[in-house]
Amino acid sequence: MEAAACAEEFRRRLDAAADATESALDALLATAPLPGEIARPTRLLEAMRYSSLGGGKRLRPFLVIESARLFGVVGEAALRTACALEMIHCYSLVHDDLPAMDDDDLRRGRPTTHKAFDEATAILAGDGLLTYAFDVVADPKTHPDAGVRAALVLALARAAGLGGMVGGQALDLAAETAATPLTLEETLQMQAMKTGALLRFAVDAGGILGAASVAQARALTRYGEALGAAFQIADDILDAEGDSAALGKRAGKDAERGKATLVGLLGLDAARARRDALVAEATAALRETGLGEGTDILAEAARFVAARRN
Ligand code: GRG
Repeated sequence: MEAAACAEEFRRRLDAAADATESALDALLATAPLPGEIARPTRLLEAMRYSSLGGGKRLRPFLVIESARLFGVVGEAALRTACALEMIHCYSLVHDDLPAMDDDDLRRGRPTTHKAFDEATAILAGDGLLTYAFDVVADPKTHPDAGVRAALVLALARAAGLGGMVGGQALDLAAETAATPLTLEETLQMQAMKTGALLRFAVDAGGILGAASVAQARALTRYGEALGAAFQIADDILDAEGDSAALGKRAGKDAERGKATLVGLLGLDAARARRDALVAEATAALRETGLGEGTDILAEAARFVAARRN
């Protein structure tokens, strides 16, 4: 596809994925299984809705939907998986914003969940989103094949848990108070876990739903890993450039806190060069899927992630 047309089509599909995710999340939260009407945790439900509706780029849902589309999978299976992943992403933001972690007042241009509600409710809202995500994926409504559902649950648990996002967050927090800073290799591993794992899951999920061949699944994983690394470097660059108002944090905050950033380790120019090399790597990996022009939109997504300003 020609470059300008591809960029336009990408925006259209990102917007469509965001709209579809918003409506589906709204419906899922409105119909969350509860034992009855006698004791509804209404404040918790309200906080879960506040934390997950009405904001965000919905990049992860877009990646699930578009990677599933590569294999001709469209509809409920991809959308429900996309919503589950977004619930986990939203939970991580709610917990990351808590005073015990990043202590942020603003997220997606609004007060953070613990500011809008209270800390205990924010913790529970995160917990509620995390557990409901697995409920949604494991539900037969997501896919009729129990093997597919189990593969999704396992991949999502690995991406979100100890060896993924939660473990990466723990390593990042430990680095803030450690006697010696993380090495480049350690920083890359920590970032791959903390932010890369959920992005990688997004495209792995498309392969699972689409019954990708082993070679295609491997290529998608390579794409997801390169995209995740590019996403994180772009975040570090935004922080260093002082362009982070839209991220809801003060410029240079991460570096100042002793957080391991690639800009701190490599310098701005080398970080930018690395980001661009990762976009090329992501694009090359897509070619390896053998799915031809169908992957153009995902290549555009890698460029978007690297160039993002928020
Ligand atoms: C608290 C278990 C736990 C984990 C937190 C991912 C993470 C781990 C914290 C997020 C902190 C943060 C702001 C990291 C920078 C990268 C990032 C994940 C940014 C937010 O993702 P976007 O840009 O956000 O996709 P939107 O709002 O568009 O969904």
